[in-house]
Amino acid sequence: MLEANAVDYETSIPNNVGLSSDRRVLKALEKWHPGYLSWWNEMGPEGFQDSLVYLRTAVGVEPGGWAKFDYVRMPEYRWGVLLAPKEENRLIGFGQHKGQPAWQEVPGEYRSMLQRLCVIQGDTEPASVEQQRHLGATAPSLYDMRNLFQVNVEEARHLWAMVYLLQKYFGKEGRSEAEGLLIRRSGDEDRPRMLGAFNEATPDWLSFFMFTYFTDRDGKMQLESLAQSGFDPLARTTRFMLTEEAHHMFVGESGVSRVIQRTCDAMNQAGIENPFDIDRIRALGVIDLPTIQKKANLHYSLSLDLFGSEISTNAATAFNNSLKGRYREDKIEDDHQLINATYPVLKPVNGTFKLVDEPALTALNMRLRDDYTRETDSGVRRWNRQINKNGIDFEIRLPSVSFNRSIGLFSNIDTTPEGDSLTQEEFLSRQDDWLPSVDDGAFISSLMEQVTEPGSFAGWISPPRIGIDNKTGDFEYVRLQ
Ligand code: BYC
Ligand code: FE
Ligand code: FE
Repeated sequence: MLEANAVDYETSIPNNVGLSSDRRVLKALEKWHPGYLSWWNEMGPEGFQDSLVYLRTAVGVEPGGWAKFDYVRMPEYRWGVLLAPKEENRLIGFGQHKGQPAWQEVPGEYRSMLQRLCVIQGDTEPASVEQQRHLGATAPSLYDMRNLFQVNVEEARHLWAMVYLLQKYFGKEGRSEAEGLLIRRSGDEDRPRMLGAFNEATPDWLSFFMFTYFTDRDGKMQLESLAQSGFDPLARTTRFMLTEEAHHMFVGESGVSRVIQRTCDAMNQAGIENPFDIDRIRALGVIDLPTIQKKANLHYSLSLDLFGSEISTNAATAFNNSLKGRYREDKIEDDHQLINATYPVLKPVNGTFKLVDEPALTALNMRLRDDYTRETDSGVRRWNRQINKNGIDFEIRLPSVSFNRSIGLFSNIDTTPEGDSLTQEEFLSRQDDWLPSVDDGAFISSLMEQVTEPGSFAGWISPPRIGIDNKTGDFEYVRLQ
């Protein structure tokens, strides 16, 4: 008999959900497993399936001691089903069911909405692995390569997390959706992934760092909202996913910061003061700050689209039905039902933008997006302090929420990053000033060369301040085979 929350390694799928005595679900997962492995081998990190990677594996769900580090071949990674510990007598914290005991089974009337939330969440996880599958070939160091693979195996575990919920709680339809998650492909014309940003390419490592900074953070915000859910298995699943998410965003923030550091160092050594002296800076083999700004513009605007429309009845219904809460719902002081409450929504009105009070329930996507922007902005400010400390006169700025949008109130409007309206022709003629151009992409690609000597780093990025798991600088994070 296992203790509550202990992880069972006896079944082929490590878990703390009692799979060995849940034959029906264990069988469904075991049936899904070979297709999953084919997907991993076909769409996971290309060329490194036999390498030994120094990875952390989740071995428990207690804070502090949940992960164990060791060398693992990725196809042998123990992807498990882990839920945060159950809170006894947990009560629903928001919506029309506020104060009722959290549901342990899916309420029939909310079945399709809950299933859809799990499918969308589940779809993004393998999509990101697909987007990143070629990056190993150009890793700037073994340290970075290991971080990439860590993110990849954990996103794949997040797929498992959603597949478990679908198979356990959503019957035949859930099993069919679990198959669908292995069939869609990022960027595929006929069977694309569900959300826009997950069909974009991640062509180089600067994009990878921007993606893990900006897009994984949408993941965090969405998971935080689902962690409040009245459907307890979803809340517990997403709570544990959030434990892993912190590292993904660290990879992004520290990655961009190391690119910035290297650029500043190279400029200072060469005596170049003007950050816009792009040809001279690029000749040093580093990425100029204006190009870093363009990448940030792109990944921030793509990530904003992931919050859906500012005004959304889907969001209102999900909240009202106690399925998806607000960011840190349990720390907010109000009625948690939003009866009569309003929220200011930025809207295009007669050629300018105005904050207009809307019913708070329908404005929930906007609210979550605002929470996201606040958090995103604080990391950008840390990058700027670093640039400033290096004595360089440049500031990275988040573009206006109206810039380069495909979803919501601004999707039919073209603006500059400052939010000034323009015609579509003007936008098209100037977009290379604001978004990475073909030439920018080609320049960045020209720098992307694999470095595999332990402790060495490509010339466009500085080393990290500390290693993973307190390892020293020359630690062999990946043993290439
Ligand atoms: N692209 O009322 P609306 C992560 C669709 S990332 C394409 O505006 P709603 C991760 C929408 O589906 C987090 N379609 O929006 C990060 C709807 O379609 P239907 C993933 C879009 O429903 C990095 C229609 O437009 N998790 O974990 O309020 C690496 C109207 O919808 C998009 C979640 O998103 C788009 N960008 O909100 C790895 C949580 N936006 O139903 C992983 C679950 C909207 O009319 N999902 N549409 O066919 C949700 O909570 C909501 O579905 C959304 C959209 C927030 C995505
Ligand atoms: Fe994830
Ligand atoms: Fe992530």
